[in-house]
Amino acid sequence: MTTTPFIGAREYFPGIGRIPFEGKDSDNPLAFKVYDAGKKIGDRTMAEHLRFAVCYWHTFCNAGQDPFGPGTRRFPWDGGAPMAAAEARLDAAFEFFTKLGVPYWCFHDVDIAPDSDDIGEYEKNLKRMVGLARERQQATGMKLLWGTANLFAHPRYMNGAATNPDFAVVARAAVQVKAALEATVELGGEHYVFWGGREGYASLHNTDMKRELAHFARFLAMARDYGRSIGLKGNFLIEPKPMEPMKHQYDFDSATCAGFLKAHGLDQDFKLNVEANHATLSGHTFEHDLQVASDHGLLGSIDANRGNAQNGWDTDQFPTDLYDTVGAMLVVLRQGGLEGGLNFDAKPRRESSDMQDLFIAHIGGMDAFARGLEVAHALLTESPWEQWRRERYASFDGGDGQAFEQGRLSLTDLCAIAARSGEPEQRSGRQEAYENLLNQYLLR
Ligand code: XUL
Ligand code: CO
Repeated sequence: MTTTPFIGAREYFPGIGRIPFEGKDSDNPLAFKVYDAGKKIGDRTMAEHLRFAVCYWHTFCNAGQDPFGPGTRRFPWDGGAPMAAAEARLDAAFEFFTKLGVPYWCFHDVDIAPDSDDIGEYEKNLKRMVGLARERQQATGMKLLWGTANLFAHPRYMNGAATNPDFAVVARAAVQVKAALEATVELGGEHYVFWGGREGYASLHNTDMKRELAHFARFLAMARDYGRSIGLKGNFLIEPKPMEPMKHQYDFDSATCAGFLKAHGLDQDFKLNVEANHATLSGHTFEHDLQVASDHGLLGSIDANRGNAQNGWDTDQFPTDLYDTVGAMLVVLRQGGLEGGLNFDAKPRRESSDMQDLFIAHIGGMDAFARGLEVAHALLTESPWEQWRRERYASFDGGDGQAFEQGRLSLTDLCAIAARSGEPEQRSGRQEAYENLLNQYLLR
């Protein structure tokens, strides 16, 4: 990573330089208070633990439009002919990445290149933009965390892509997945994501769910085979989400995705990209869905954002809640880190209309996760937290409990043990003690 920000033919964020680390006493909104890329936490730097990525779609394509009105952010890169605007947007993006000081980015095919119903033109546009992105990656040291194809925006995908009841649409979806896989490999992308955009249903009346799920698995296996054949070494990632845009999405939550991958023999190549706001939409906490994925050995990457407790939709807010980030980092640290990273699949509010709000939002998310990392690391290595958890299960560490875990006892053996031991002693779960410990370390 160079220290001089990338500036293309024109500077898109004038007046903003490389975002410095100033520490917690600084009031400068354009400085990090906690995230200090080179600071060691345990055996790795903050940058190595957190592997932050900026997402292209919200940050450079989404001007804040909602169902009730157009965007509010006036992007200086918008407005020209489609290809010229795409090139300007790419320059703005690399300027942003390097000023912010993140190591990774993520994109969908049609975020970076104009879409077209003409397959040749779509492929030509994407190739050109990938070539330009490659040059900018070389100039800046930026890396691609993952690529993906947008299989949900074009009207042809209104009934789904891989799970569409019309085979012609399934085949058309392959055009984009093949091109996006090639783009990802060309850019040295580490992983490839499938968010199941409209893979689900609006009504069961017209839906053969069993058949659609079989098609989904078949399609993912084909994509895996092609990706591996062209050299993609990392993980294929599916992204749990229970609803929106469909009433029911097939990749409902981590547990559903783990069952699906295992049922179809895909769990060797596929892992999960767990998104905070998707977890809360499915009625879980972020930490819960991370833990489920991790327990299955399937936690590959994270889309870092948050929802809103009062709203039942995907608000994609920047993560600022320290309880959430501590909880997430406890799961990540316990599994020894992430092969993927923390991608900010998040957007500033529509009312946050200044260009500098894009920086401020990312700075807040990076600081929140940096603090989550510090606190989780301290809880795991300096506090009694892990010991308390271990002691809670100590009755399985030896004797009959261990024999039970190892499958050496029958139900009648358990009954004999119970008769011998008498009424079990009451043992407190001590939830409040853990909550107080977490607060104590947050305040340190
Ligand atoms: C949508 C979502 C997507 C994926 C990439 O809810 O999370 O942006 O992350 O397709
Ligand atoms: Co996402």
